Amino acid sequence: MISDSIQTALNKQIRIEAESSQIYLAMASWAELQGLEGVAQFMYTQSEEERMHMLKLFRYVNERGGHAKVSPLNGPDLEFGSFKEMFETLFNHEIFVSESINELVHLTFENKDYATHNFLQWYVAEQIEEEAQARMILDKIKLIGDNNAGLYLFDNDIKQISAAAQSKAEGL
Ligand code: OFO
Repeated sequence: MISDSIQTALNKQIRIEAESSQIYLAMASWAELQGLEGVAQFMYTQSEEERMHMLKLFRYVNERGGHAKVSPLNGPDLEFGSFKEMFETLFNHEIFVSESINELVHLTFENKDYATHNFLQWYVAEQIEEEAQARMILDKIKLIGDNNAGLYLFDNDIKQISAAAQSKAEGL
C-alpha cells in the first residue's frame, strides 16, 4: 500500500509524463509541416515512449492499492521559431523531468517506501539516456546552424535514432 503523499507525488509524475507525450506530439506535427520527415518520426516515437512512461507509473499506483488519476494537462507549444529552438525546448524539458524524478526518489526515501524507490530506478536510468540523447541532438543542430543541406542530412540521420528508440519503446 502506498501512502497518500507518495500517491499524490506519483500522480503528479503521471501528469508530467502525459504532458511530455503531448509536447512531443506537437513537435512532431510542427516538424511534419516543415517537411522534415525524420524529425517528425523521431518526435512521434518520443511521444509514444512518454505515453508508455505514463502508463507504467499509472499501473504501478493501482497495483500498490492507490488510485492512478487522469489529470487535466497544460497545453504544449504548437509553433517554434526554428529547429534549434524546438530541440532546446526538448532538452530543457528533459532536464525538468529528471529533476522531478529526483524529487520523487527523495520523497520515497523520506517515507521509507523502498518498493517505490526501487520501482523508480528504471526512471532514473531512463532520464540519463533521454538527457544524453537530447544533448547529442542539440549539439548536432548547433553545428548545422542555418545550413539547409546539413539539415537535410540530419533529417536522414535522425531516422536511425528514431528506429532505435522505436524498438526500445516496443520492448517496454
Ligand atoms: Fe518520460 O522521459 Fe522524457 O520526459
